[in-house]
Amino acid sequence: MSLLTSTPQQADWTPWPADMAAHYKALGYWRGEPLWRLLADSALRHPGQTALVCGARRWSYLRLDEWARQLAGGLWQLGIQPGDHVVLQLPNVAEFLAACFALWRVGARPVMALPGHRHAEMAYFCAHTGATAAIVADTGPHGFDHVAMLGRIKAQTPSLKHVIVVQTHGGNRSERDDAISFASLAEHPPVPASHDHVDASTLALLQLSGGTTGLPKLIPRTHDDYAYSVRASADICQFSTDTVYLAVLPLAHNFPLSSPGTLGVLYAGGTVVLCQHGDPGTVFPLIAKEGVTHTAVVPPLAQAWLNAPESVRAQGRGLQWMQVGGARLSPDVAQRIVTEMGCRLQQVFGMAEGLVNYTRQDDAPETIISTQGRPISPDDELLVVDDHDVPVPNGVPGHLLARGPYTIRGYFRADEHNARAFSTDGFYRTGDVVRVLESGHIVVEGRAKDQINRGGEKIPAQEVETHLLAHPFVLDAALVAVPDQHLGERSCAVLVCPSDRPSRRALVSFLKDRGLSIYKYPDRYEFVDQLPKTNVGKIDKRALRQWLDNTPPTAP
Ligand code: OOB
Repeated sequence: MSLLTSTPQQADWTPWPADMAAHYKALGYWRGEPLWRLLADSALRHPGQTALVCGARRWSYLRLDEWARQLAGGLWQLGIQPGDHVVLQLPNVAEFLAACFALWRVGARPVMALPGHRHAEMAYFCAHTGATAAIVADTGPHGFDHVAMLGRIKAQTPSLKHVIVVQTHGGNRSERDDAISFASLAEHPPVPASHDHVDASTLALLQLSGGTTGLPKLIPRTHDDYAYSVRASADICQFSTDTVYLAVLPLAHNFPLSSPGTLGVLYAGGTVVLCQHGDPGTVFPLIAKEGVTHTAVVPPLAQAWLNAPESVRAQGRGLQWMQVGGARLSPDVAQRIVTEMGCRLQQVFGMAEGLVNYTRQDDAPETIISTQGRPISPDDELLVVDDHDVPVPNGVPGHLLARGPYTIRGYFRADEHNARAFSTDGFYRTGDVVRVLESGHIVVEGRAKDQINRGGEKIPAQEVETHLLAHPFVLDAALVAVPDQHLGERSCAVLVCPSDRPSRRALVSFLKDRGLSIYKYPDRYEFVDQLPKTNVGKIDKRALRQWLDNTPPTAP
């Protein structure tokens, strides 16, 4: 069996310049080890240790690695080739991690779709990557039929040959729908334990960008760069064989996957405990039962846990560290976590494109409460610039640009967008407005990108506006963020509909028919005669935000 990967194509993604790649290798950041080694090496070191807990199911390191190798054998039999893209859309179940390691074993690349993605995004991911397979759950939490959705996408997407189904609800859909059962893939001889033919400088996975433009951008991450960010993160966070990590955020997201996330735990030989619901009544008993020591949450989840009754929270006493990131954490909530949760706080400011910052365990309490940490790597290069790309002094807010050993140099198959999203010397324009302190810690001040950060879920304004503009009554549309006590921000669609105003219900049903993900539906709708414009003719979103701040919501 040949497991050689295909060579990277210049047109698909932008590799690091040769001198930088050589530098990162010389410093030991890039070790030439594919991601499946994170698990395989731990299986050699701690074979009997519990690696993964999913409900009543548990895997030792040895068993998990063996399962991944059997699945890799099944994927190989199916014809999945090195360099193939496989769209992965699963909730927080063990099969998610097993599928990742199996795909990495054959040199294929998971495309990290979120469970909330619907036809519009999923069809695009499959077509844009030329995916040969998709791995989905039988039904979603509200009975959503992922298999039927993928069936429709398969009919329109010539490259998509296989729909592989994980039975999360014990049904038997796969046989009925000409889909392949995930479980059956493991009925194959495992790929050899010792082969090492996957080239670590090639792509390992495609993450999804929160984005600002019409369609989500795909983020190409190599084995080398991703493995470095995982190992370095696990070291910073002092993960060890004693770490028991509760994965409650969607596993596909960069934060719970790699910062240090589930991969960091498996690298360190700890235990991953999977959880599909963040409500305190589910989480706290699980923390107590499994002896959870670490978890990662977004600010609204931290708030929901803080607001749980003391009798429920008391079960979480064993929790030692709570990582909070994905959206701005107010210093008040940060302080409450420290005083009321009885655990230590770590702020995490990261992005799927690469750069991740952590407050450190020995930082002063004030730094942990009021900053978003400092970069992982001594070779992370940060620039903070004004509107004309001129660097500003420390302490002055400006646009954050980043470059380094695990920050991408371009999106996947997106040349035109890359010209705007990256500087000519390869810095990624994060779209975040930050201040850097003398200590090197970053304070996130705001955002220049046209995006709504709904409690950590990123909503690209233009994508939603494009869908709204397709409605026959909508002449002009703007999606803007409005402050929200619980989520930090919610979205409001401001619409110009001169002939007739569609009802909220009609608009929701319209967006549903277009296959937009539910989390991107506007929370609020307002109607105006015309949208304010800047003097260069762009929609003046700042003026709209001010207007909305002073306008009570229209009843639906
Ligand atoms: C994480 O990744 P993404 O790709 O979903 O979102 C990145 C964006 C950042 O550019 C920033 O706008 C925002 O999310 N963000 C924060 C933040 N962490 C992320 N804004 C304020 N404070 C924070 N602590 O969200 C992500 C990836 C890896 C680790 C952690 C978060």
